[in-house]
Amino acid sequence: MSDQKRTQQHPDSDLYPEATGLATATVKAHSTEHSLKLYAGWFCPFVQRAWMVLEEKNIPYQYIEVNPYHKPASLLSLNPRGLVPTLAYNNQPLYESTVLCEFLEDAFPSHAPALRPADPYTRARARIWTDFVGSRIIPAYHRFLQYQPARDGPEGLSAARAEFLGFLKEWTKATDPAGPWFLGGEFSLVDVALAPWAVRLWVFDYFKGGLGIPEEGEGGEDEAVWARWRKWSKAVEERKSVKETMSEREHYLPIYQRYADDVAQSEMAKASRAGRGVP
Ligand SMILES: N[C@@H](CCC(=O)N[C@@H](CS)C(=O)NCC(=O)O)C(=O)O
Repeated sequence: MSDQKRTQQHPDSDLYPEATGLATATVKAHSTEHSLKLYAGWFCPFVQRAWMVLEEKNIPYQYIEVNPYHKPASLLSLNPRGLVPTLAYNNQPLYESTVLCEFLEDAFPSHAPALRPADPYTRARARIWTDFVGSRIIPAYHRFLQYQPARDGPEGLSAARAEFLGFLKEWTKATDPAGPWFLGGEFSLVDVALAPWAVRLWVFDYFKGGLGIPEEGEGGEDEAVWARWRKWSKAVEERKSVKETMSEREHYLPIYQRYADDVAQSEMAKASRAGRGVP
């Protein structure tokens, strides 16, 4: 590799540099030095999971904005994968968003609310559906978003959409029927696992000709499951920790445009292109 090539910028590194919208105040409130550090990217749905848990539980922390496509040494020294979210807990590194969420539950037991049910069976079941988000829903989200009708054939777009909606339905069918949350009245880590993608479903209307979830009353035999989905996703959109970790849509747009055109070079985009799962 030539020196010139080596110093070339990552093609996805041209990001808006900081959080905007309601997330601005959240970042500002956590800008001072603290022994618990969240290395984050304002735009990242995986970050949003850990960030929501910190906010939900009112855990003191320091928010550190990093560009994971222009990885600073501070990030790489903590996480050899160079991905956000990465946590430093008294200088000890941790990463992987679902692991971070569980860790925050374990490390701050006196911080309410508890985001895991006490009953072992229900807790294990919540983990099954958290895993389902990572192993099925997110990969299908990317296959649909990165699908190129002109390159891969127009009919495949409907198949990618149907696959994605099929997984959303399967997850929704496993929820408590009364809701609004996955487990019923209590918000939990399984809601956290999916919430960031639920509030990023607009990308399909914007870039892919429509998400395809039927309007109220038009769901046919799936009416009940989509009604339940709407109830959950409305509750998610209104959740304080979700709103206060979101930035302005205009700054997500160029990032998602690169996924929609299938030119993004993030580990997630490459994994999806290669038929692999979440990196
Ligand atoms: N499995 C990881 C995925 C994290 C991830 O992919 N983060 C993205 C930002 S949304 C990242 O850091 N990308 C940097 C890269 O692709 O090089 C998790 O759950 O934390």
